[in-house]
Order: sequence, then C-alpha cells, then structure tokens
Amino acid sequence: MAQLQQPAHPENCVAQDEVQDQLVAGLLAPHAHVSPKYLYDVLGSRLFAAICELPEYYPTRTEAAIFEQNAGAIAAALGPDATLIDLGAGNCSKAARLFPSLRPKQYVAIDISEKFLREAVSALQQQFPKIKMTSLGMDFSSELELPAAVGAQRRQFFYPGSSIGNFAPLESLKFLHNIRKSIAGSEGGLLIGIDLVKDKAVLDAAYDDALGVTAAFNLNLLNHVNRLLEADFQPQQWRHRAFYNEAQHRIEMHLEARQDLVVHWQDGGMRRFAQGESIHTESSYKYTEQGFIDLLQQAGFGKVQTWSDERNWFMVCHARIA
Ligand code: AVJ
Repeated sequence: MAQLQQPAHPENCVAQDEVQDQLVAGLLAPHAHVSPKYLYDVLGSRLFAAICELPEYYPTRTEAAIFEQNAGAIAAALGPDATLIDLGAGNCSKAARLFPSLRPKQYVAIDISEKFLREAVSALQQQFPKIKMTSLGMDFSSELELPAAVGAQRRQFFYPGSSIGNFAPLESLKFLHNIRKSIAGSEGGLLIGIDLVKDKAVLDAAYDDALGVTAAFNLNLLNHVNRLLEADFQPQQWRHRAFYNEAQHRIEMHLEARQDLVVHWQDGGMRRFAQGESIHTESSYKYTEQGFIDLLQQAGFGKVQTWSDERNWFMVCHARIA
C-alpha cells in the first residue's frame, strides 16, 4: 500500500507544506475530513494487511480466488507481450501471481512509496529474470505521464483491490479517462477489481470487524496526523464509525468525538469538536456490474469482459479501448 514519503530533497518540502495545508483545510471544514491516503503510514499499512486476513473482509480473498480460477481466460484477454502497469503495486504480490499465466514483456510497478517498491521489484526480478521490470515512485491519482522507459505497445493497466472505490464517481471517471488516454493506440486495456453492491449487513461487518482491527486502522490516522501536523489528537477520545450508505452506494468511515474536546496543531491552529461530531476519513464506493461497465464506456472503453465469484460479491473486469 501507498505510504507517505518523508522529505528527502528540498523540493519535497514544498510538497510537505501542501500536505499540511490540505490537512488543515480538511480539519477546519464545516464537516471535517481527512484524505484516506493518511491511513497508510507504516503501522497503517500493516493494519491494512491484517484487515485483509479478517473473516469479515471478503474483498481480498474473493478477488484472489477470481484471479486464480480464471487465470487462463484473463491472460488470454490481455494477450501476449503485455506491458503490465501496476497502479499502487505495494509489495507487487498481486501482479506476481499473474506472471506465470500472463508472461508479460515488461512489468512497471508504480507506487507513492518508491523505496519500498524498489526492494519488492528487485526481489521479483530474481524470480522472473525474463520480464523487464521498472519501478516508478509517483502519485498516479492526478496524472499518468509515463516516462519513455515504459513500453508504448500493449499497455495493460492493472488496478486491483477495488482501490478505485476511494474515488467519488466523477473523480473515477476522470481517472479512467486518464488511463484510456495513456493506453491510446497501443492495443492495450485495463484489468481492474471492483467491489459490488451487496447486502448492507455484509458491508457493515467488513468495515467494522469484531476484533476492532478496522477501528485501530481508522484511529491510527490520528497518530499519523499528529506527526504530520504536530497535532495533539488523543485516539482514546475518538470512536470508529463505519457503515454502508445505501443511497450513495458507499461505505463511509468516520472518527466520532466521544466527548467535547479541542485539538491543537502547529502555528496555533485549533478546532473544537462537540461530542458526536465526526471527521470523515474514507469513502469506499460500491458498484453494480452494469453501473461500472457504463462508467467504463463513458470513459471511452469498448469491449469489456468480466469475471465474478459465485455470490457476485466482487468483479474483475478487463476493458479495451473502443
Ligand atoms: C484499499 C480502499 C480498497 O475500501 O475496502 C479497508 C480500504 N478501509 N477497510 C477498501 C479499507 C477499511 C480498502 N481499499
């Protein structure tokens, strides 16, 4: 998973200022919000890995089973000699499981955390010496300008895990459009994992598990913000809230104040929260099969193939350019 980079170069300090300005703006908004990317510091990434092992959190294992059971058909859809471009590669394990059937020509791993990525890619290179591998540390959510080292032929973007769920519908349309532009004329496509609309009780449990791992994951964001902003959030003053909003087709995660409290941060910033007031930390949109296919078509994709599990809880989708 993506992790926030520490400033290594002077120019990154500008980015650091932007991070702080963005965080403060969200905290001061009438309904406070913090971007879900701040869930993933080192501990947050480990807690997310633990979430993926929980009995209630079905997406990871359901998607893995779909990939495993349809490996041949999926490889056939992507075709030979692909340049596989992994968006949010993390430890590269999901892509690596496709290699034996797909045998891509090039593997391009992209993640915000380049240091972590480099290690994963060099380990993978040993295992698959014939695949040309490239690692890119960049935030692909806003722009997809790829360097010349990325093969221009048969670009197949890979975006598993239902990560697109964090984008609101309009943003996801923009994102899909950027991918389509980057594929342009290369006979490529997009292989993407989508979490499907389902019974509210199943969704509620997946984001509010019995062991409280998701609660810890959500509350840990406060510790991360404390470091980034020199803030004084006290996690014990907050409660994890997660529920499926049926009207908006999305899971919402919030942190709710257990009591009236005050939070301070650098340069004299502060905000009061009344008991019950909350900070919106994540939205995770769910799609119907047709709803997502319509979105792909709006973004300019043409032929779409889908694979699903027997309960229809999750869908893997391959889309080509129209
Ligand atoms: C990484 C965005 C796909 O929305 O299911 C898991 C994050 N948040 N439990 C998701 C998450 C709480 C996850 N994604």
